[in-house]
Amino acid sequence: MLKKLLFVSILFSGLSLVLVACGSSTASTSSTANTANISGPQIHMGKNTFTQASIAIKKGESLTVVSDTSNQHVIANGTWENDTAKPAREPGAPAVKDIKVEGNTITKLGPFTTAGTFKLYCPLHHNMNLTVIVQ
Ligand SMILES: [Cu+2]
Repeated sequence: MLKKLLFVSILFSGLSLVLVACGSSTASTSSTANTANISGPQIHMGKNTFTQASIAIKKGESLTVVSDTSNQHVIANGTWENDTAKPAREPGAPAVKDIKVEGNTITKLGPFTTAGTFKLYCPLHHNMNLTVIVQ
């Protein structure tokens, strides 16, 4: 009985560790691309592009990224410039550290708490760039 209790408490402490780790991240991912309940600005990903090159959002908002195909993507601070991947994080940009985006999922980035122009890119796909303009 005591052993069982101990096991359960260890299990729960492990679980809460996982939850804390998720909470500190700047992105959250859900497993199905059901866009019905999304509030706020959203951008879509196709096979190897963002479906628009830039999006304007308000200061304090998060950006929802919807993956519309089964392709995997990665989102990070940086840009493709002249066919070269250039990781870079502007001052004030939320840290977007190689966030894996599986196919047909919804990922939230941010919040973007500083006004400015921030570049995000997908290192997996040539010239897959997104400019986020925070106003
Ligand atoms: Cu990509």
